[in-house]
Amino acid sequence: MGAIELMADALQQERGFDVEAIRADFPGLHQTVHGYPLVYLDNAASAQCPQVVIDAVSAHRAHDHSNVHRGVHELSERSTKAYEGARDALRRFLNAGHREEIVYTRGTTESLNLVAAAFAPTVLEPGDEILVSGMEHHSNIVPWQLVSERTGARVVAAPITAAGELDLEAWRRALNSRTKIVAITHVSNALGTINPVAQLTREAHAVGAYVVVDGAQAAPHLPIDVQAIDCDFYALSGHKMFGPTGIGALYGRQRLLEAMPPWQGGGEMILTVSFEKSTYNALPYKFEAGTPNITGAIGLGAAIAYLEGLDQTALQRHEADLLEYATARVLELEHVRIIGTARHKASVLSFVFDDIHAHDLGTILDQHGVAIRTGHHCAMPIMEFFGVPATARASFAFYNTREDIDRLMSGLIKARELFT
Ligand code: 7TS
Repeated sequence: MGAIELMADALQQERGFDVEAIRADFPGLHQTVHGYPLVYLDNAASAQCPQVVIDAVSAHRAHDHSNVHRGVHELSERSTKAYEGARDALRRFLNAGHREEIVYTRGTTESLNLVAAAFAPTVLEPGDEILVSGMEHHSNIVPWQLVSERTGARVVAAPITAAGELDLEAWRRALNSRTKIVAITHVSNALGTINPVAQLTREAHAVGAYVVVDGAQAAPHLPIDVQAIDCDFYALSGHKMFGPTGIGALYGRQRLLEAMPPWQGGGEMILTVSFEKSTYNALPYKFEAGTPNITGAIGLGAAIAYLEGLDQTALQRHEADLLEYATARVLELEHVRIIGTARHKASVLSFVFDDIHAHDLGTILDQHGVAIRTGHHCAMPIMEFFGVPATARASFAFYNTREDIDRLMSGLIKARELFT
């Protein structure tokens, strides 16, 4: 290690953020792909798990596997305790007021579908409007279209600017007394834009609209406080925040969850069943029909405990540095355009080359051990707005380094050579 690297290393450690120590916690990062050490820059699609998550999942599978809330026996008690403990971790992570407000789901998509299917029909009348932004993931568009067909309400999409920010004036014009639901992403997966969700919530509440926030991309990068945002619902996915796949959560304001009818019927969500009538379980179980993803929840609890152990300020500084460095380096290349240049961005870098298709870039990078995502990122309206079929997207987590970005650059330079 040279003197400068040593100094940088000491500085990092002094700031309480030792990226090498953090990387050591993630076994998935330490492998070769096509003969190269892996550089993993597809974190917005799914992030790697630290060893503590893998251990929590495997210990549960090995020793405590059994169903929850049902048995009087020891294993079921252990399972239930760990599963409910993870709910407490989620409550803390989101700063929700009550653990009853945390409903386990398969992830953000299921959380948003739950709100659209169970809550939305109770407030929507024909002619009402659901306001979304032009930068939503399909998961925060299609469920609203489905409920529109059922209710006669209309989905209205407010435009974004050339920088990929919400056009606040147009947004405010679109918000009116017919707006019953506002569904907005906290952080855009395709652009990285961070939306001012607390302010948007205040303005939506002022016209009497309910607010649903898609937090899939915020949870891995930002501190979240649903009470400070004051939103009515907040959705997230475990696998984007260093936990397992197939588990996520919906925060819902207690009063609204109480008033909502159940979504799916089955075991766990009932108190009594007869052929004449069933009565429903208390929150949050009313929305958790069937045997849940118990190991997934426990893994997610471990991921949250891991995140809580990190210095959040140092982590955010590190990610901001990665984004700034990557942006400057990618702009060194010719014929490149960055898609998404908002003032407030999470560490997501989408770009296109005039003369190389994003898929070709992704394939060449993969051949050099660099994993990025290419395509429309399940955000086709954004692609249409920017007039591109697809982008290449490098998305950084706190375990990435400037060296990872240098490897990305080497791959991009090779791609340029190949295509000119
Ligand atoms: N909302 C946003 C903003 C997302 O980025 C994603 C997933 C979802 C919702 C859906 O999450 P899921 O866990 O239910 O699938 N985004 C991406 C992505 O950017 N690349 O792959 C999945």
